[in-house]
This record gives sequence, C-alpha cells and structure tokens, in this order.
Amino acid sequence: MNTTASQAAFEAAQQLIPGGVNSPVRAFKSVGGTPLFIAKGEGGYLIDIDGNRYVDYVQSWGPLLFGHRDESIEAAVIEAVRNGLSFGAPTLAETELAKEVVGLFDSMDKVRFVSSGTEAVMSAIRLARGFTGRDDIIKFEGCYHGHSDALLVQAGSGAATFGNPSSPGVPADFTKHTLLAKYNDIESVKRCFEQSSGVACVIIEPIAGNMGLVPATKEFLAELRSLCDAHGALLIYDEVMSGFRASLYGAESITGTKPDLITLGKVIGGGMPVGAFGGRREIMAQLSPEGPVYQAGTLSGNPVAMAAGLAAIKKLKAHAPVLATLEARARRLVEGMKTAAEANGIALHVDVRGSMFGFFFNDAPVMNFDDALRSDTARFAAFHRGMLEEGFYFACSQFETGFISTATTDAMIEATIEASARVFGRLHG
Ligand code: KE4
Repeated sequence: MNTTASQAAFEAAQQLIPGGVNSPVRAFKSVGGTPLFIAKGEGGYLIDIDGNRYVDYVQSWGPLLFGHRDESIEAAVIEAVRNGLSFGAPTLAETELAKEVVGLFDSMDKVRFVSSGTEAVMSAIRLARGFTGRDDIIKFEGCYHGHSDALLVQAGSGAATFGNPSSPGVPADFTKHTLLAKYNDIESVKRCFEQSSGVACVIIEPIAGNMGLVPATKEFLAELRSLCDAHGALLIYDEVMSGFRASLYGAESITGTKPDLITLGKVIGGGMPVGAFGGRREIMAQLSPEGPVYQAGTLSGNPVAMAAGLAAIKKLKAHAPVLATLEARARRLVEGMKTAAEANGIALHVDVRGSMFGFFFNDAPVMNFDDALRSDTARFAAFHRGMLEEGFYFACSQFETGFISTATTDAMIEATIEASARVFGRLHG
C-alpha cells in the first residue's frame, strides 16, 4: 500500500500543527504507522491522498450516519450557503431543528445548540450546578465527555473517589469537585454520594463508546436514577456519540430510564460542527438570557450547520427502521469477525447497539474500564494495520467504537469479514 504522499503530508503538518493533527486520536499513536491524509469521501468509502480507497468504519467518529456526500445533506448545505454563512442572529432553521430534536426525546422540553460535544457537556454541567446550587459531579472511569477541565480527571489514589487531573494544565482545584465511579457498579456510585457534600449531577454515557463499546445495563441505569432522585442530583446522559446512532429516541427508549438532561453532537450536525443539550423546562429555564446560568457562542446555531443537521435528522425520521437494518449489518460484521478470529485461536469480545459496534481483543466480557484495559492493545494495533492494508479503515484505538452507515453495503461487510480472516490468519492465536 503506497502512502508516500501521506507520509510527506504528515511530516509537513507536524512542522506547523502539534503532532500534525487537530485532534490527538487522529495521529495513530496507539496503533503506529502514519496517519492517512484524506482527499475525499464517497458514500461508504474514504480515499486518501495516495489514491488508496478504504471502507470507512470511522465516519468522522460517528457523525456520518448516511455516509460521505449524502445528496440531501449536501443539497441543504449548498442552499443554506447561498443565503450567507452566519448572522449572529436567530434564524428559522434553529427553531426547526429544535422542534425536531425535542420531539424525539421524551425527557426534553427545550434544547440549546452549541458547536461541539465538549461545549454541550461543559454547558450542561454548569446548568446542573446552577439548577441545584451544588458543586460536586460524578463521572465514570472510561467515559469521555470532551476536554473541559472538570472532566479531565483520572482515578485518585487508593479508595479515594475524588479525581485528580488527567492532564497538565488542569489545576487540582478544577477537578476537586469531580468524583469518579466505576461503570456498571452501583456500590461505587453510592460511595461517591457518601463522600460528597452535595452532588449536582451524575454524567454517564448510557451506551459508552469511549472505552470501546460498553453499554450500561438496564438495571444499573435504573439504580442510578433512583440514587439521583434520593439525593436530589440530576442525571445527565451524554449521547454525543450514541444519539441517533443507537436509537432515534435516545438511550431512554432502549433502557427505560429517563435522564434530566441529554447532551448531543455528531449526527445532529450531519457532519457540520453542532452540539446540543436539552432537558425539562424548569431546568432549561435557568439558562441565560431566561435565567442566570451563563452560556454563549458566536457560531452556536449556525444556519449552515443547522441545515446539515436538519437534513440528517429529517432523513433519519423518514427512514426510522433503517437503524434496525444497520444493527443487523453491524451484528453480521462483528459476529463474522469473531468467527474468523476464533478459527485462528484469537479471542474477540464483540457487541453492537444500533449502528455502533465494538470488538475487544479480550477473552472475557467487558463491563467497565478495568475490563477494557485488559484487552490486547498490541494485537489490536496489528489488526488495525493489517485491515488498512486490506482496504478497511477502522478506529485507530482499541478504546473507540466503530460505525455502520447507510452507505455500508452488505457486500462491504462480507468483504470486511473475508479480509479479517486473512489478517487473523497472519496474527494467529
Ligand atoms: P467533541 O467536542 O469532540 O465534538 O465531543 C466530545 C465528546 C463528548 N461526549 C462523547 C460521548 C464523545 O464521544 C465525545 C467525542 N468523541 C470522540 C471520539 N471518541 C471524538 C474524536 C476526537 O476526539 O477527535
């Protein structure tokens, strides 16, 4: 596979951009090799600047539910562009997308648009703190909620539940109100509540995608809801990744447990920069200018981004059963890969939720981050490289999730399974 142009491009980019990328995961650090510079996308394919074509299972880390260059989204963006790129004033498109989104989530009366998932989560946490008058928040090891300071925490020493900064540049004071619990472990959440002087919110990816794909159990989410109610804390579902990917109506429609606030991103922008957070009327009423909790953004609700998001959400609503089709394709993919791996003595733990799929080089079920960390990341890296050479573009980390788009055909799935058998044959158990 010739990647000379990407190699030269990566060298040049590193002279001007830290690590040569504008988001760390893209640098291929955990899988090795040169990140591929992409020239264009076509349906279910990516084409790099050396002309190599790949079946794309990353889809910009989730946004492209309809694949690259979807005609209806592209037409909507071009039409919007012809009216101007941005006004810094309200537009009808924002209200129209808000109506679509609020109509899909039982637990949402109002929504505010921002320009990224990080902004959505950062704002939702400030709103929860403003609404409750409390400072502490609880998050889960292995869940990622964007890079705002209070959420860049790692487990403290020993039994301590208060988090320490996971990145230089984050003062300890900024994370001293963040407590860490273990995913799918309600006793660990109880310990956090016991150690806190007042919890504003618990934030969780109800279908975690940032430690690999690890869904929370229905029982765990129900117990989490009860704990939050008992302590007067808000429950925030971070569905930036799982929103519109696992279900059209949110994780609440799958698990039966309703959150107080939901954060969204990725698919809601159809490939353009959009994040959102929403919830019950009395909570959202605290948000400026209606209420005292400040939050703002120059390009929030940008009309071009709204047009892309509106086209994507309308298309999904018009073809709602498509998520079941994508789930069947995702299941065929990972079950086929699992069979091919096991035929070569390699253990693979797989799971799907709607159009999201995950696989761990792990011989045991993965219920939390500790389990995920026991996966064989060296073998994942070798698999990732081997599949690239075969023409299949998977997420460049064991701790990410894969995606099926409507442009991912059955033929692509079968070709992927066949290629995985060749790669597993070279990896051997
Ligand atoms: P952004 O700020 O990257 O739009 O969203 C942050 C975020 C918040 N919540 C969840 C559940 C997320 O998955 C994300 C972002 N996801 C990563 C992929 N694991 C984005 C890829 C990247 O960081 O480049």
